[in-house]
Parts: sequence; C-alpha cells; structure tokens
Amino acid sequence: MFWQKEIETLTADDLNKLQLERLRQTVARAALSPFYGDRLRQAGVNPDSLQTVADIRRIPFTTKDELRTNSRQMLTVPLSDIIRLHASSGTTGQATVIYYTRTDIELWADLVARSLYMTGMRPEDVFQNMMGYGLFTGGLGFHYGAERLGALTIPAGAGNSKRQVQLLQQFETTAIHIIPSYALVLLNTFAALNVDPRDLPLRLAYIGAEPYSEAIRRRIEEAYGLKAYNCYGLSEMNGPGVAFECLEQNGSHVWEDSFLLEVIDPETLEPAPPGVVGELVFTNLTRQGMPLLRYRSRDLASYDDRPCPCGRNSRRLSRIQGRTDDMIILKGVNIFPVQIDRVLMELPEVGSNYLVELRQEGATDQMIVKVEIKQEYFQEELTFLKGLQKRITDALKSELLLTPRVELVEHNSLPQTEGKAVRVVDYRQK
Ligand code: DLL
Repeated sequence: MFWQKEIETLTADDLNKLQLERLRQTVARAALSPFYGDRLRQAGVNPDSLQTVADIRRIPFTTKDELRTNSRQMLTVPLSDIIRLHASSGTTGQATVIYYTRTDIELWADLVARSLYMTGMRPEDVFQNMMGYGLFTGGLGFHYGAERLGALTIPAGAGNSKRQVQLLQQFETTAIHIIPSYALVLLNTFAALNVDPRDLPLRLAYIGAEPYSEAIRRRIEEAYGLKAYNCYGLSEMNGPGVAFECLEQNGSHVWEDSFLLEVIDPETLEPAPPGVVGELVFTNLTRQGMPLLRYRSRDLASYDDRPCPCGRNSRRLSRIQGRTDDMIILKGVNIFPVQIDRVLMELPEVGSNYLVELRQEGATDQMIVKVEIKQEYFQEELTFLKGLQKRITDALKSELLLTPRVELVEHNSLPQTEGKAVRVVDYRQK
C-alpha cells in the first residue's frame, strides 16, 4: 500500500533529519525572493542559523493578507520558469494566487498519487473527477495525481448532475472525487433517474475541500456503497494532497516530508500539544517557485503523533473543526458551522441540505436553521412534523447552548451548489 515506501515509513528521527535539511534548503531558496529576502534579513535568520527544526520559530509567520498583497514578491524564480497559477476564491476579499514551476507541478502530482495509492486506487481503476477545473486546485490537482498513478481519468468537472450519472454508468467508474455536500445533493438526481448508486461498480470516493461531519461521511458511504476518504489541502500549500486518510480512516496523515506542520494556539501563538485544537501553520519543504514559510492557514484541528497501524509514522490531523474566520458569534456564543452539521446529519429524517441564516430581529440576533426533510417524512401529519421540529431544536440547543429557530422545508428547496457549500448566510449589519 506504499507509493514511496522509504519516505512514507521514515522513523521520527529520520524524518526530523530530512525536515531540517529541507528546511535549510527552503530558507536558502526563499531568501532569493524580495519578500522573504527582506524578512529573513530582518529576523537575522539564514540556513546555517537553523540548528534544529524548532528553530523555525525564529522566522515570523506569513499571513493570508501578506500573501494576498505580495505573491509576486514571493517568487524565487523568473516568470519564465513558472508554468501555472491557481487562485483560491476565498469568501473574504481578494483571491490568493500561487505560482508553480514544472517541478512543483510534478512534486504535487506525486503527492496526490501517493495519497490515492495509499487508499487502494490502482491503474485498473476508472476515476471520475467531479471537481471544478479552473483556478480551483481540486480539479487539476487530482487530475494530474490520478494520471500519475496511471488510472483512467475522466475530467468530468463540477455539476451537470444528469451527465455525471451517465458518465458513471457508461464508463463503469470505480472511484470519484467529489465535494461532500454535492455528493448528497447528487443523490436527488440518482433518485429522479431511478438509478441506485449501490448498483454501480463504485468502490472509492475522495471527499474534502470543505468541513463536514463524520455523519456525512457515513451517509455517503452507505448511499453509494463505497469507502470515502477524507482529503485535506489548501491552495497555499499546492491544493489537495497535504493530508490524507489511510485505510484506517483514523485521522489524516500529513505528508511531513513536504510540509512542515506546526499547530499553535491562535491567541498566544505557542505550540499546542497533541490532541489540543489549534491553528495549522505550514511551511513548504520542497516547493521551488514560491515556498511559503510558517503560513497561518486559519484552519483549526488537533494532531495525533502516535504510530498508525498502517505503518506510517507521520502525524495525523483530526477533522478540521472550523476556521478562525468562519466562527459564528451569536449572542456572545461562539459556534462553528460544523457543529450544526454534526447534529443535523445524525437525524435520519433530515435530508441532504440545510441553511443557517443569521438575522437581526429587533434588538437581538437570531439564528434560523432551515432544514430539508426527506420526502417520505414531509408527507407525515402536522403533529409528527411539529415533534420533529422540536427534536431538532432541542438537539441543536444542547450542542450550541442557544436556541435557534428551526424551519422544516421540502427536500430540494434550498439553494444547491456544485462547489463548496454555502451553509451560513449572515444578514446582520456589520
Ligand atoms: O479546497 C483544496 C482541496 C481540493 C482540498 C480538493 C481537498 C480536495 P482551497 O480552495 O484553497 O483549497 O481551500 C482550502 O478548504 O483551508 C480548509 O478550510 C478547507 N478544506 C480543505 N479540505 C478540507 C477538509 C482546497 N478535508 C480550505 N475538511 C482549507 C475540512 C477542508 N476543510
């Protein structure tokens, strides 16, 4: 189950040595860029002054805002050596742009191939990539990785649900890459076409790019009759293939030969111990064109450094609990959208979609949770629906510690997206 066994099974000691060597190379390379050249000089850091991996803490963090405004100044090579760019749309402000050399693209493809191989994909598989091909890294990132592995790769792109089902049938697809919220929405198309996804030869799904609960994974696995593996990444660190679940489905292995991970308390900026949720900070260890040093991702998760039965020693990340910038603050209570997901998706009556609205009503703020109910339950009597509404409200209340207003809506009635789901709309005046 190893694509690059030697690297994937390095002992903690050997990994540490490799990381130090690569960190020094990366710092030397980053110093060639105007942005990091200045920054490293000011911090008084050069490759020789890094005696241990922990010395990285002498380098200041790089923030999303700095990346937004300085990405061209972070290049270490002339533009003629750059062959591609990707950009993260982001929900806030200007897009962040990442530039790749040919080597960067190759190394990235290798990491994705390594991830897919780890979960059992083989050249015999037929892989349908249902992700947006474009500036988003989910499309081309997986495409190159699956080709590198040698699987027959169908560049289906996002959306066009009927066509997706036809392609699945026609080419006897065995593996898919799909946004988890879209995987649930696509079930409506299967139902309309009277096709049971369990009758197809599908056996693997890769799901990621947005936060989702374990209950959503179970729903996808059951409805499609396959194994679904979590895939984590961010454009700033190439895209998908930064951390990936193995067959144990027990946290996502960070590819630590390529990314140096720090988990920090976002307030004190001190390192967080294993098992404690903190902000993920990444440093590229192999990127050529635009290495980032100590990039604050804003993603919140914890790590586990115990050995994994799969034989890999790299640290495993928990699910992303949320982002420091998508936390809802309502009536003084802090809420992460994935908490709402967790509660709703555990309830069998709840369908595939929901929407959280935040509104100012009079002097107070209100959370309205619109929940699609599966068709068979929507036809039930009013007393049943009232009871269900109360059960959902109570379940949310005990998780969130405030009482939202729950509205039950018919299935397929809320806005749907082919890309990352928009689950929260804030109408409050800022
Ligand atoms: O979403 C890269 C990707 C593509 C990952 C396909 C997985 C599959 P961005 O558009 O830059 O890149 O968005 C990155 O999405 O910082 C997280 O907040 C979130 N995210 C990505 N993967 C996961 C995941 C791609 N498995 C941002 N679970 C990240 C939770 C995720 N959140």
